[in-house]
Amino acid sequence: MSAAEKLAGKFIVIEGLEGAGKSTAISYIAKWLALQNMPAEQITYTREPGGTELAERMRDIVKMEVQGEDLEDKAELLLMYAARVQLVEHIIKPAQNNQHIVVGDRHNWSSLAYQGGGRGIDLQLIEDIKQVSLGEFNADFTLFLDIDPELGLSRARGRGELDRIERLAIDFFERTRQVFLQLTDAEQKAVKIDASQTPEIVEKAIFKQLDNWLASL
Ligand code: Z5A
Repeated sequence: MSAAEKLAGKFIVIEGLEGAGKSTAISYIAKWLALQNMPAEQITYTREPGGTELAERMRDIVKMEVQGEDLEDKAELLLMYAARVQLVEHIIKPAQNNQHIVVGDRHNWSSLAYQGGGRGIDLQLIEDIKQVSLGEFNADFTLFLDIDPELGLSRARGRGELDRIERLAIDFFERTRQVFLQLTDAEQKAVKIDASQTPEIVEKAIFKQLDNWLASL
């Protein structure tokens, strides 16, 4: 079986704190997929929250600030899952059924890390919501780009103004990072990449991990 045939229908996810370099990593994955002779028209890219018309509107709500009305933590969590259900049902599953490989900028772990670790919502409650909304749907491979929150936020700041979540205190992101680390440790189909290194080293590390994963398929 060719590499492209093995990759067809798979769902790869990049996770990490802001400024970890997820968008940059996705360009490396695109390069790696081209090396595997994966046709560009057989690759679907997604981002969360978002990716469908309704999910993008939910993303806008999550990012906006309304004077005099805070977005409740549980409302934020439910919006993340509402957007995810739209994306999975309308984009990801149909793409997989059409033999596409799907490359996701964030997925379920972001809710466990940000709303669980960061906001402090019970992780079991989040797992229950995940089960109700997505059942056994999961990523086939997760690359967690690990970065010190101070460094990640300083990179994000370099791009312009910070949004509602990015303005939170550093210990919020420390707690978020800890959940990402625990999830990566506990999951066989996930790897951690040191995202504080130079882009060239990060690219090499991503290629190596993808090669190993492909060899395991
Ligand atoms: N969120 C949530 O709370 N719960 C959920 O379930 C989900 C999401 C799904 C989405 O924001 C927000 O929603 C996010 C989590 C929350 N919260 N915040 N805050 P977003 O999509 O707008 O942003 P993001 O996902 O955090 O991505 P980002 O900020 O765009 O970061 P990035 O994609 O990881 O980084 P980048 O754009 O590739 O790189 C950032 C800069 O660093 C850029 O200038 C690069 O050129 C530079 N860079 C990249 N790599 C390197 C290296 N290796 N060295 C030096 N500089 C580098």
